[in-house]
Amino acid sequence: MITNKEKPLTPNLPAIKRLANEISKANVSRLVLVHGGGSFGHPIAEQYTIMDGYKNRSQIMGFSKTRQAMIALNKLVVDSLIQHNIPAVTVQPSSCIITKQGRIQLMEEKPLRKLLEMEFVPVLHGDAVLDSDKGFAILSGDQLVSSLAIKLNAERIIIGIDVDGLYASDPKTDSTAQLIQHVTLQELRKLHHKIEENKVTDVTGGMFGKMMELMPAVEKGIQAMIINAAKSDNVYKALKSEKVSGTVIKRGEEVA
Ligand code: IP8
Repeated sequence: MITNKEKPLTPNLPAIKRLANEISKANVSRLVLVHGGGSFGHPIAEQYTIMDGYKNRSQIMGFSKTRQAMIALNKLVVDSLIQHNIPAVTVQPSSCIITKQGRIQLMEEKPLRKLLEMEFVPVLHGDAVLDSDKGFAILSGDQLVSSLAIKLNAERIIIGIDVDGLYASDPKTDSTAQLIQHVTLQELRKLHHKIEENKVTDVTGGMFGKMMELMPAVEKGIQAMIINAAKSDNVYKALKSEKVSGTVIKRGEEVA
């Protein structure tokens, strides 16, 4: 979304600018922003198989390069936010988080809490991080969002992607794909079961993995909403709690 996925190290500057403008216009308090790696982090991480953990010396340069690519993308994002009068401050995940087998094991949260207290807008991102078992790992923005939402007692999570939400099949390859507007944790678990049991691939275009990451936060009662951030004003409307088409994930039990 904020990068051109087809071309390595290519930002989508108009999208970054538009989103900064929407976030600025919405003017919400206690906001934490997280962005992914797009064509900055992912191609380098893949080239050096950073997600598999440390296997050989040649990956060391790859880890450095992945980190540096994320810093470059993050700089473009934060520069744009500042230009739109948002007091954005980078919090680099790899400097305050260690994972264990790819899952957050340790996080120094104090600077982040203090930034929020002082009404800054912390900006984090998916990152290459140190891992206590594997040497290093890739920490996705999605895992980070879920974990931060729980730690910081977030009211809600808004995930902006380049499709409208969770579909029963991949909307990029199936024009009849139907958008799922509401989904409960129980329904997600069933879907998970189906995927695991039948060893079927993720027909939702990778969206299911995103949903799985959000589950722990939703379990805690935090509502998560997935919207199409490629469509103008969707992020603004979601931040203002106005109606936007997308997928809402709710805990669900309280409805019964
Ligand atoms: O795009 C991964 O973050 P994601 C970041 O949220 C890197 O999965 C470094 C590939």
